[in-house]
Amino acid sequence: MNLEHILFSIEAGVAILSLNRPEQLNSFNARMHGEVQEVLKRVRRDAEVRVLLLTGEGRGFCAGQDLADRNVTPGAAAPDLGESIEKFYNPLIRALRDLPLPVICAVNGVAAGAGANIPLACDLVLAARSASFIQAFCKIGLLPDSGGTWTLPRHVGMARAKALSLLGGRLCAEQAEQWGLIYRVVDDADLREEALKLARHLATQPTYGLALIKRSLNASLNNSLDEQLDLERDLQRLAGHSEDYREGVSAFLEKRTPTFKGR
Ligand code: T3D
Repeated sequence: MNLEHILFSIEAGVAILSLNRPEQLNSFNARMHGEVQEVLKRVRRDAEVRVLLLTGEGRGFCAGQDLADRNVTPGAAAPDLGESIEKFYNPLIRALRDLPLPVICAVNGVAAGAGANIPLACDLVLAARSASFIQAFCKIGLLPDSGGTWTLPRHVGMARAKALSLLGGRLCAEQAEQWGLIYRVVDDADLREEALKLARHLATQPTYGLALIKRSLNASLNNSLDEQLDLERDLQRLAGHSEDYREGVSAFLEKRTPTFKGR
């Protein structure tokens, strides 16, 4: 597929997907959704890819849906936003969350609407100090989507989730870090390098084991302790059959650095 609205590269196990409609603050149109979906399918298929880094070009990370793509002139039929969510946003969130490898999101600037919730479907979120998160939906008569009504109360508690969603205020990156919405704030100039450093490290680690960690922690948000203990048992059984487990234990016993293959 010819990529018009995103940049994509793979180097040493690190796939980098950068949203690239900077004049529109990387807001999503159908074409960009299609490209992102294609690339995520490729990342999932390619055993060489061991970590995904998601970011944006220009001064914004993503302003959610491209509102210029919506015909709201008087008399025009109402767009079926449910269809848009079903076709585009829900598959994107599921794809990121279910990807069996770590997904890093480097939020390089303002993240609004769906753009504020996409990072919350990723595993490690770094944000530039100047970045901000805006649940902009309430300002145009919509509700948070892209999993926002699920992730927000779990990350920051119901009181803050409601304030963010009902008021649509701008949450600065430092506050987002303090509230536990994201992992870490870094200086703007260091964002890309810090995210790459993290990605390069993760690309050398036991990818299959990391995927099981991701799966178990994601599941824990809905499970009882009993269910989670059972899941840990089942996933640890799978982990114990991996080549990387063998390598990790051997390297420890032989007092050398392990070489993980990701399987
Ligand atoms: O429709 C469906 O499929 C349902 C699903 C919906 C998911 C959603 O994401 S709904 C929410 C959509 N997003 C928004 O409501 C956010 C709209 N944008 C903003 O509120 C502001 O742009 C920001 C707070 C993000 C940034 O403000 P600021 O002052 O830094 O920048 P700006 O001047 O507003 O924007 C810069 C340019 O980007 C500007 O274009 P121009 O005037 O320079 O030609 C602006 O129109 C454009 N832009 C920003 N956001 C969008 C956008 N263009 C289209 N769609 C956008 N969402």
